[in-house]
Amino acid sequence: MENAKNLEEFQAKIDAEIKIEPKDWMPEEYRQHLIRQMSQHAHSEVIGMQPEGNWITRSPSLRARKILMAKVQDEGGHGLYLYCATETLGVSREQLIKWLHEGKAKYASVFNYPSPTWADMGAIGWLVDGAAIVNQVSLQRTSYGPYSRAMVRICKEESFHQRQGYEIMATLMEGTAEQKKMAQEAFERWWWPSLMMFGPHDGDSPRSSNAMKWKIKRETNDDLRQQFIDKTIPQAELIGLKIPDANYKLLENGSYETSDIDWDEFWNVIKGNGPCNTQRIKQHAAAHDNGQWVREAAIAYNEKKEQQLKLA
Ligand code: BYC
Repeated sequence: MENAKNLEEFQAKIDAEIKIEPKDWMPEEYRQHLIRQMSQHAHSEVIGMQPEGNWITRSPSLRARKILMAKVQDEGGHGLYLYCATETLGVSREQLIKWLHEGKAKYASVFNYPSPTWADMGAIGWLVDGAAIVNQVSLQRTSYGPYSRAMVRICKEESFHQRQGYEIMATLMEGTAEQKKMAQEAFERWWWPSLMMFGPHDGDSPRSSNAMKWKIKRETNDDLRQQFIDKTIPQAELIGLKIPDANYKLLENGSYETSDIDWDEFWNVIKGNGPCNTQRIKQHAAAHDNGQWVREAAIAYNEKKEQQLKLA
């Protein structure tokens, strides 16, 4: 029952850094908040396989192909941990996928941009995974136990992803004039969408207040975005990439000031009008339909095993 005493005990646990576990009492609003954020996170991992999956068959070497395949498989694995963690809140995987296909659930806006060249593989790994790590390192301390534990494993894998992306960019930047141009253009395509991954400014983030009170989020959108900017600009400069922002500057405190994000573009992509929104959902729905026989076979196999165990 949702009474004052339950709420008080719940908040006391949060304040004392005690994780909330699936069978513990929790306010319905907390449960719904987590279902929304965690399922969006899971969808982002799985939809995020598409821009890179696009390049597996066209990787420039066998080594590059093996690395990219492993990376894209990891993203699918992250989706699975996160769907399982979300299911502990009493919602089924079928329901979560249905909301995604109906446009009721979001996924990270960054995955609605195209990946036309091999350099985009570098930019995605370095920037998109790099931004994801900053956010997810913070989420390792989130208050919901299954989400927090999923983040620990995901972060280990993401740091490999970030490095493989940076390696691609560094290699291209040591190459021919054409390769350098390709790297610079990919950097320009992914820089702003990566900064958008952290969400709206703190003052325009309606979910942040409860998220911070319940320690679902441990740092604000703007604080995390600034950490990413401060880490990434020196990495770009080290390999000779030009920051696509005429106004950026290093401040005395060691932090960088940058121009503001084009928020109209951000909200427009979220509303479904990005370059690849329609294609991403269409491909996901087709893959889901094509996988129906696998789900049926897995259920049939499981039922058979259970029958055999009963007979034994
Ligand atoms: N894109 O109040 P706010 C990966 C929405 S994948 C789309 O600040 P919140 C990878 C937000 O949902 C890792 N929508 O919300 C995979 C809210 O709308 P609703 C992805 C966004 O939740 C493959 C509204 O705007 N990481 O690494 O407090 C290959 C207002 O926002 C976005 C995660 O998913 C956005 N960028 O904060 C490579 C991290 N930003 O739901 C790499 C987990 C905001 O009220 N999520 N919105 O209708 C979070 O940490 C938080 O949900 C956010 C937003 C920081 C994203």
